[in-house]
Amino acid sequence: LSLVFAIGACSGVNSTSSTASSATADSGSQLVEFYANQVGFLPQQQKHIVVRTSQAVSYRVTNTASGQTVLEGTTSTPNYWPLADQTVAVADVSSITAPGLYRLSVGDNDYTTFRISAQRVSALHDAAIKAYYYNRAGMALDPAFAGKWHREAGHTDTHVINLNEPKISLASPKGWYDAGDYNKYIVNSGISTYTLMRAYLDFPDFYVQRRWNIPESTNNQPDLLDEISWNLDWMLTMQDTDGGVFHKLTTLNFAPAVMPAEATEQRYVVAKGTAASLNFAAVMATAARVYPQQQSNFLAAAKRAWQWALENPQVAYKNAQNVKTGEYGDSSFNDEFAWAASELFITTGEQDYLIEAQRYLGSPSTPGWSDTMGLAYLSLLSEQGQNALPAERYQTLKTRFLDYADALVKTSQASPFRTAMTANDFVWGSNGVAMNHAMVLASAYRMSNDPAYLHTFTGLVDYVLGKNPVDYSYVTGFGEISPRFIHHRQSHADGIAEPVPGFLVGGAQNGQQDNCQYSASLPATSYKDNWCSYSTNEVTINWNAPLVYSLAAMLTLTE
Ligand SMILES: [Ca+2]
Ligand SMILES: [Ca+2]
Repeated sequence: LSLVFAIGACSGVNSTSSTASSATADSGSQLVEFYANQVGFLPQQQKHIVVRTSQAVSYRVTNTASGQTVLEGTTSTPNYWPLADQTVAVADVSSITAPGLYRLSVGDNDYTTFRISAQRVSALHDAAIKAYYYNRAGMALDPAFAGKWHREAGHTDTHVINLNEPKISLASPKGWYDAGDYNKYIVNSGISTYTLMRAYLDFPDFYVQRRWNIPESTNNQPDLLDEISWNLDWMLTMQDTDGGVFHKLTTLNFAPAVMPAEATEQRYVVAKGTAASLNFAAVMATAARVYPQQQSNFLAAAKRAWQWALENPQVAYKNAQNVKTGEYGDSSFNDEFAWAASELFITTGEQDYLIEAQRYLGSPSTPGWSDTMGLAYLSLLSEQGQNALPAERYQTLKTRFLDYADALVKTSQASPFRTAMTANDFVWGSNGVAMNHAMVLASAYRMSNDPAYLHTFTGLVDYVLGKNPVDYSYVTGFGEISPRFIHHRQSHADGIAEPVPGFLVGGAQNGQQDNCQYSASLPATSYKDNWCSYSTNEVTINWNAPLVYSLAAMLTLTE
């Protein structure tokens, strides 16, 4: 945060239109800018503040409560980051571990503030998972749980028509809205649901007692499992009688920017596909381990979807001409076969599934909705995977996975912003890429205890929380400057100034696939906090899921 921003922050965020660069021009003095995590650091994590400066500068950190100086130091030598056209250095304040509000000063005039606060990180986690409650389809949001964002139910989906066989209708209720729109897409729901189940499986102690005021908070099941169930129940309805799974549940066109209850166009399920069926099989096989009481139901659904995919191994989904909503198209299925087979193997222990998993398993990569190879690795290398796999096989996969994580560490260490993001990562949903990198690194740390993975991982969380060249905390409601005008129909239509909190926006990338006017065009700076910017300012369930995972990992692994 620059000085201008820091002062503005005291009276709200209305000052975001003024920029530090104009202040530099006005003052004529050497004014530096700062980019830092705006929410809070955990006491024991690595803490880097990025300083925009052309030469190394000395800095001083004071505790704002006591006024005492707690650290004096000099930044690293500045480096140029072409993805942002900025030259920046790093102030390492990791040695400060006491909770509190601190001021980092350069010279007499320039400063930023930062917090060390586990409570703030904890609150952010709870908001990031509660965002799923706000995106529930088919449920009214009660003021007791939703506060001022309460709303009527929309999209009960009790009469959904099969687009290919219009005489057939089905009930397909519940589930989460995918994003800023109101449709429900299996492949993106699947990776989101899996990622949240991964968080539960990896951090059970963290979740067993944790509650965040949803309608199910008074039952005796962990709230995370309650939230995930809302979507699993919907996904189950998307399986056809032959075992195949419909690709999505959608209107023909995107709904106008109205509240859910007012978006009443007819909804359809569309064609069955290989990606959707395998994604579904993987999710249901995982759910069989997460929900022991429903194991037989979930496992049976998984096996039927797997069988359908074996018989229909090349059915790529394409939007029909009259369907204009998100396609989520994918014609490469080795990763889905590897993932589904891996989950079925871990759940059943049957060697046939292991043979199939090995047949399709490729190199590890950072997970995404169309590339699920990394999810197969996360499961095979988890505790349950390790128990199921031959020891030698486990070691081979672990070595490969850590090699991949090593490349992320190297990228981060060479990055002026200490961020494991390359030019290739600044695609639509770059913040989702950052959080999926973070999930890979958190898993690498759990397998190895090598702190380099932990530092790279928390550095990515810092990145989305403000240690970035656009100076935004990219999560609604958290940080001095956070998105206000997200591409999210509820938030746009509800007449409430603040957007629904806890959502991670897509973030910077310079495809500029919408008709917004951007003031910057570089990969890491092309971002606009405006409803029109669906290419940088939309929210989705698959970007929030690895944010939830990463925050749970931080709160578990860093303390
Ligand atoms: Ca509960
Ligand atoms: Ca794929």
